[in-house]
Amino acid sequence: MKKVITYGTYDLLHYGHIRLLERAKALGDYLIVGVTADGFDMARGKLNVEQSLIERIEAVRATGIADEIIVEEYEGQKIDDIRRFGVDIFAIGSDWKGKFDYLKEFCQVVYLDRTEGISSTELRSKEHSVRLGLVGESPILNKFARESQYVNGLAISGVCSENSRLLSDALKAQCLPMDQYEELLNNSDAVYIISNPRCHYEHIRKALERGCHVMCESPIVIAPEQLSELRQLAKVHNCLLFDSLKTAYAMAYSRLILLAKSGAIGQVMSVDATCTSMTNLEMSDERDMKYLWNSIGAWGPTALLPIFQLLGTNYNSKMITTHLMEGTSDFDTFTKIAFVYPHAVASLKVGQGVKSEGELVISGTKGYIYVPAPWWKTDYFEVRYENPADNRRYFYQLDGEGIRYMLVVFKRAIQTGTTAAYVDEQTSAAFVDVISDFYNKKDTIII
Ligand code: C2G
Repeated sequence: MKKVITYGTYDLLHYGHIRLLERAKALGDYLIVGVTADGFDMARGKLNVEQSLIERIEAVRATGIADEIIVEEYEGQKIDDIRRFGVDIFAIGSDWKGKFDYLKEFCQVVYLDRTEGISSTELRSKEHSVRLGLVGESPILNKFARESQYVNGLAISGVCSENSRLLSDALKAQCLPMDQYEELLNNSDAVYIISNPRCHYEHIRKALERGCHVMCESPIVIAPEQLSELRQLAKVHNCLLFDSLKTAYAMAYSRLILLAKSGAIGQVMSVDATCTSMTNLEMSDERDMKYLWNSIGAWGPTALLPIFQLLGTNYNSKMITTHLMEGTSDFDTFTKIAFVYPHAVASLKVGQGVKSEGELVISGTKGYIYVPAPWWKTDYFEVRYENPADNRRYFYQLDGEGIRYMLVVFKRAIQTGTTAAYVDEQTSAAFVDVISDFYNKKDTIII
């Protein structure tokens, strides 16, 4: 009996896939189809797969062409499978021509012509395309434009900025001045906002009133009343209002939070997070100064994220200690916040005028989690115990600093109508409370 094997994702199964399976089957007597697992697809950069593994397996099964279906979970598995199943022929579409020649050592390799004019990518983009407008004054807009190219069915509709000097040439070419914001909104289904936090309220309100979904750089606003009003407005207009916080979407970060919550280090006693960056202050041109975020605005939500996600938002007390830039009333070059919870403590240090080790340490009654600098865009962490033999190291892939994954989640939430933000509303509100206290100098000592 001649055994043939082929692999694929088979997202939104179409006749291109079916023709491939039929021709692969015709090469022998028995066809094994390897369907890629979600984690494996993520690792090979396929972020946009819409169907779950089970749905994709079911679709392949329903064709009746496969004699056996297996799951492809790891790099190099093809060699294992070919040996394990005694495969004679490996078949794959011609878009992979040459890529699997290394398998010739184990069996015959056949590249079958790919069917022109159809692909999962096209099907996904055609069905629902989301037009995303970019708003604000930051080079981070360039990163969003770049990262959006990895998200199927998400297209940049334009950019509105008061300071286009910070933008790439491509974005400059399509940049509108702020007084034409409404024109951008008319051409967009959603906006990403990174204007100065003091302008967020107006920018968000206008977008929501026109039915545009919003992803706004955290903190969404700097006054709690404004946040409640905007949340209400989002409900009325059936729009999403997401905190943009890339760390929340990084796989290593979300896995370490789950590990800590599941008791891997016992009861969490202390969360200590530090985020500093000198570049913003050093590199800024005089003219860009007014667009600079202060340290608490730029870093506060990121440093607060693990604290609130692990210990909750009901702390007993907090103390903010801050150092302000000369001649300013709220531009902090360094801020430290200490929280007291009923059974734990937490602290954060943020700064753009002070350098420190940007690490995250979560201390528990049995061990601790150590995330080296820069922890907010990490692909690696360690769980450490008294006995070093028990220590564990964890690695996860991180592409595009997490922005890409966040855009995928945002786009999906728009399409499916669910609010699947990784930063929930309570956490988002707690960020605003802390930052508003900073501006009002509540629980605050200035040094
Ligand atoms: N295919 C085709 N014609 C199309 C689209 C896809 O012949 N219009 C073929 C592909 O060449 C592949 C199979 O259908 O052989 C499955 O395609 P995908 O679901 O896109 O999976 P792919 O990413 O190619 O996965 O490690 C190799 C992968 O497992 C192959």
